[in-house]
Amino acid sequence: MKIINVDAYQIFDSRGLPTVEAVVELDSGICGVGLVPSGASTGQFEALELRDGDAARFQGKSVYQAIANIKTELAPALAGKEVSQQAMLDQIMCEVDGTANKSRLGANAILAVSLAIADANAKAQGLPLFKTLAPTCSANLLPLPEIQLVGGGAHAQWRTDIQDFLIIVNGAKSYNDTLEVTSNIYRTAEGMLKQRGLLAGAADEGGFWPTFDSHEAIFEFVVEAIQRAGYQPGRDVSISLDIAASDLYSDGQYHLPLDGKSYTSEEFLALMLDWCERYPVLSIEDPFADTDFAAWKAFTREVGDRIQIIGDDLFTTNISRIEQGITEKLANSVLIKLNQIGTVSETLKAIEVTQNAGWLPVVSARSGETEDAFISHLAVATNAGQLKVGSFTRSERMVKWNEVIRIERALSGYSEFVGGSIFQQLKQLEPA
Ligand code: 2PG
Ligand code: MG
Repeated sequence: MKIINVDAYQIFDSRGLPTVEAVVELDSGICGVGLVPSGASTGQFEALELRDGDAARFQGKSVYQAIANIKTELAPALAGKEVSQQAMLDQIMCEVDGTANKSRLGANAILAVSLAIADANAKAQGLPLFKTLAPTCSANLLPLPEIQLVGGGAHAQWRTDIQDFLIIVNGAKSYNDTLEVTSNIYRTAEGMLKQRGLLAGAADEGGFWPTFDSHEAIFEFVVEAIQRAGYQPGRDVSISLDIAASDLYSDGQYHLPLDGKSYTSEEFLALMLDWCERYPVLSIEDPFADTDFAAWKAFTREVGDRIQIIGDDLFTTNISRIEQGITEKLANSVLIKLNQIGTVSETLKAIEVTQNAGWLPVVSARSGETEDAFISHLAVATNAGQLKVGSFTRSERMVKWNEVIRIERALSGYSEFVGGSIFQQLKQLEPA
């Protein structure tokens, strides 16, 4: 089936900020849509999100130029092309843009169309997205969720410096179990905060917006919530952190104003090791700045056989940065965000490179999300094994968790869930 038209318009994300939606229309009349997410704690190596910067319109955040670029440059380049050729169509769009980081047309313009092509192709084939996106026919692994309990950093007006305190239900036997346990812990945590007079709204991704006076107090709180909900920390449920450390790093030091402390790279490394030692931390994302390779390397050498070390700002879903990370043994896992790189096929390739190294991909939402559930399909299509979507509340988050339930039904008995045993893979990595 051939593309006959590509259109685009401005919609709004979960924070009420403008974003791009594109529609790809086929000669059969079938239409696919693509909705683009947006980050707040963005990495410096991400593909460029094009915003108009006109202070008079949405305080500079409108995306009318990206939309115009779709209509005037991408639409004519794609007209008449076969929709099933995702890689080739993505390549054409990259060539029309002509820059390394999609800065001329905007990664938000290109990704909207790329997602809409994938959607139109699935609809044209009459199959769910996770099947048509899948590089192999055995796409059936349901992801283990990473779910946020406390949100901070750029997502919560810097009430805490660490961006995310999340939980991983590593003891769960099924995908549904993970959601039940998460729901119990989330509600228990809410009750505890209410009782202590600390409940103060939800962060961008739906986690509690805390009024704690130290990071250690949050660790204690999360451990207590797990226990009070009836689970054993470490065995049943573990802690996952997104330090988002690039945001904490300036003048060669890491700053934690909440704790009233600044750290050299060596001291921050010691702090991260100490937290991993004293609390049941199973996964940690961006523990160091995206330029502080020495700390990443030393940390991976110390704990890389037992803790998942995820590069988000470090890799920005960029294939050559991931390859460099694998060669230099900087981490053992990659956060996968479509809009960091800007096309579906480059994202699939980034996942493949990660998996071929024996590393773990974690498919992730952004802090600014939409009502779209593409990433749930992407996680299953690639057997990624993990999905990170923010918290367990608000529809732009829940739509992703719920979509996995629907995918499980669509797989009618053929789905797999390996839960926390996915981390066994890390033991097999060659020591640094
Ligand atoms: C992150 C993401 C999602 P943002 O840092 O991992 O939690 O945040 O989308 O703001 O970059
Ligand atoms: Mg992150």
